[in-house]
Amino acid sequence: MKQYLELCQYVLDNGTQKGDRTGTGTISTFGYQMRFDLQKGFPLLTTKKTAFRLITSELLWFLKGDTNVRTLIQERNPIWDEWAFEQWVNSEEYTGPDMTDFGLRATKDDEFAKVYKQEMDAFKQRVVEDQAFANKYADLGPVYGKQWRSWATENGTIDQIKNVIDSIKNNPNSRRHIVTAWNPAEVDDMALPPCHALFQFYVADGKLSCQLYQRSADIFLGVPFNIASYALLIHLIALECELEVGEFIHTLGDAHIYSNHVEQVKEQLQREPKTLPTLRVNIEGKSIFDLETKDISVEGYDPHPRIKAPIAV
Ligand code: THF
Repeated sequence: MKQYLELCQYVLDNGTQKGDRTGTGTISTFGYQMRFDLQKGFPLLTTKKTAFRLITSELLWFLKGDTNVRTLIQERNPIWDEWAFEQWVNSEEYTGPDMTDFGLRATKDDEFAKVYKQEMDAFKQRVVEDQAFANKYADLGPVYGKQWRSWATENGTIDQIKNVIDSIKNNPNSRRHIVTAWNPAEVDDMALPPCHALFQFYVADGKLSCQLYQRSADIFLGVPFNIASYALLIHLIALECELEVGEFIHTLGDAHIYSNHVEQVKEQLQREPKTLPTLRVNIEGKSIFDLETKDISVEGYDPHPRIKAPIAV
């Protein structure tokens, strides 16, 4: 994963200091592209341990058309917790301790971090136990799953994933194999507008490739997840279409390193990449929409140890 380390070095060398929505501060550049040949191994970062189980569970959640974080909480996947929690603490019904800017404050104030954790744990428990509460506060609105599987129109919905699979199968040479999560009519109703906004498939020599346009890229925490997630998506769609895997091309818009991730990025740059793992999918008798997390794994993954960093909310 030399490509990823080169991105990190490029942004450190060429980035400009830039403020952002979360108030954390970033080093940022605009416009960058990486290419991953999926024939050379599965691109799961080896320079820090990356939780593949969470990536799988998130992608299957998208593919099932789900937008409720309850499902992820039940699978012990915490990566969307903050965005659901934010909807709860900003609501009329919430009467607990003040949670303004909880993400940022939790990184700076240990006392507050404890209170925040208690409130978050209570929220998650209630989401699991109370379906009506979950529907009200843990649904992120018309985010990825909704746009991918049931984009709303005046007369019904569009299943972009089923359509793109059909078009890859029936008209592989098409230049219209596109899925977009960026729905201008619904962006304002989403807990977070899509970061990975639009992707296109391409078939040549019996291989399936995909290019993603990602408008905003959190290089230390998000990008390793995004690369593995789209690599997995290409493998799944290729299985469904009986094609080999080709390349993943990752095009970034605002590519940034948060100011509180810079040390972690530098530590990673000291590390030597290792051999990439291999993907295993047990799809026997199933469609990609029925897969469960346990059906998907990586073999031969031997990364450097995990490096922790706070997520910007
Ligand atoms: N917001 C921000 N600021 N960055 C993002 O990458 C991001 N996403 C999704 C939505 N909003 C975002 C959520 N994706 C982690 C990883 C990916 C996420 C959210 C959080 C994370 O914290 N990973 C840690 C811990 C994993 C674990 O618990 O083991 C890690 O070390 O990898 C980008 O789509």
